[in-house]
Amino acid sequence: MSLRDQAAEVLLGNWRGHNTIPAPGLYPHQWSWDSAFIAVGLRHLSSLRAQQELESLFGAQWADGRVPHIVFDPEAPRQGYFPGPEFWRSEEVNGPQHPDTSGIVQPPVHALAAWEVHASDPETSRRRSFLERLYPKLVAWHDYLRGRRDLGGRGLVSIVHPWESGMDNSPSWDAPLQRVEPVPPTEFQRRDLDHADASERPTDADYGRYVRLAATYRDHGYADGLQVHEFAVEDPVTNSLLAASEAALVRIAQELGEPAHPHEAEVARIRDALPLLLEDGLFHSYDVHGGDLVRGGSVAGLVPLVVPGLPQAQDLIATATGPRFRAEELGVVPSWDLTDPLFDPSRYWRGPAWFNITWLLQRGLDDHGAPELAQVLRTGMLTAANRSGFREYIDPRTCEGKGAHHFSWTAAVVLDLLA
Ligand code: 9WN
Repeated sequence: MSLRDQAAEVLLGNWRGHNTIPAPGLYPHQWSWDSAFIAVGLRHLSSLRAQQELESLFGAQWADGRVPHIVFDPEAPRQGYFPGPEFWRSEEVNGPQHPDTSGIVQPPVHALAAWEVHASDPETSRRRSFLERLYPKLVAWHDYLRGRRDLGGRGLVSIVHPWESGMDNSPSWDAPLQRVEPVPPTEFQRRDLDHADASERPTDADYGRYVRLAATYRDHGYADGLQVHEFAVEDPVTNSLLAASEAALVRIAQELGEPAHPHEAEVARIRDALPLLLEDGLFHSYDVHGGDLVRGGSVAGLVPLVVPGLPQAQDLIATATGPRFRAEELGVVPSWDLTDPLFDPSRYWRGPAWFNITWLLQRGLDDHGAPELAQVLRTGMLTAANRSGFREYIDPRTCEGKGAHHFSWTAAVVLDLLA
């Protein structure tokens, strides 16, 4: 079977009627940023399903504009994932008619995906008023981030939980998490280890801290403020994807005959604020409580390449191809600095390469005058998928597959690259 057919089989197998699960077993519900990457791949199989993927996610948007990081599938086994609906208790905020969701968010890559989905089949999109219906929801989502999450007062969005970064156990969170008292492992039951090797997942201590932060947020009715959030970090991925998504809103607004100027202004504003996170050719996170950058070598620091017109792009390209990430040589980009003793090729976001991030980077490289390197990454991802299948992540040095099998966004990225 061709690689394309195999990728299609993964995505169609993970389809659940109006959304796609990230992977069978480990992730049996709908995840926010997964759905955006999935929609980008799914549009090559069915533009209708790709639209539904985003529509179902935004169907669970909260009244305050937040897009929850998980939308729970009532048909999936109750005990399939921890923390489940009975932990988050979203119905206490949203009422019983609203779908059960988590209360935290993930990076805002959705407007970018919505534009790509529309552009692949404008006729179906217009007939279904896809953008007309989604546009106000995307605006409300971005307004939530800007309005409620500028916890540092510096014009940048803070994440309030490592899960919000999408890069759950990145070493970037080690220092800010030190303030958080872990819930003892005897007080909750992890489900991820039923499906994945413990050596590739976050540790129990990490999990205990994740549970503490989420429980505190819940117990404050999901109100945002520095007094609630012990963990408040300005993250380069969230902020640069917000800028890239605002750039997509420019196009969406133009398509709809709405004023595009506010979105153009937003792109420029975020681009001007981002250097607060820059040091030595890489963007870093900023720990709001500590009042300092969290210096380290996360691939998150290269993701601002997705921001149109980023003045620091050439510095980032030099860092990406240098000894810390060796992108040109490896063809994929490790999630953590290869020269740092913390680099771990197997453990989740502490070293493995991920397809969604490498896909974002190849787009950014094309936009910033580095098409050859972009092509190296495209070839690298396809070679890796040919070798290891549609795994959740890979060892960046050997391309050995790790984590979940039949992973949807890996298949989606491959479909997009082959289109
Ligand atoms: C917690 C679904 C998600 C991805 C994240 C990835 C992982 C969840 C987990 O899986 O996080 O949200 O249980 O580990 O880190 O990026 O969205 O694929």
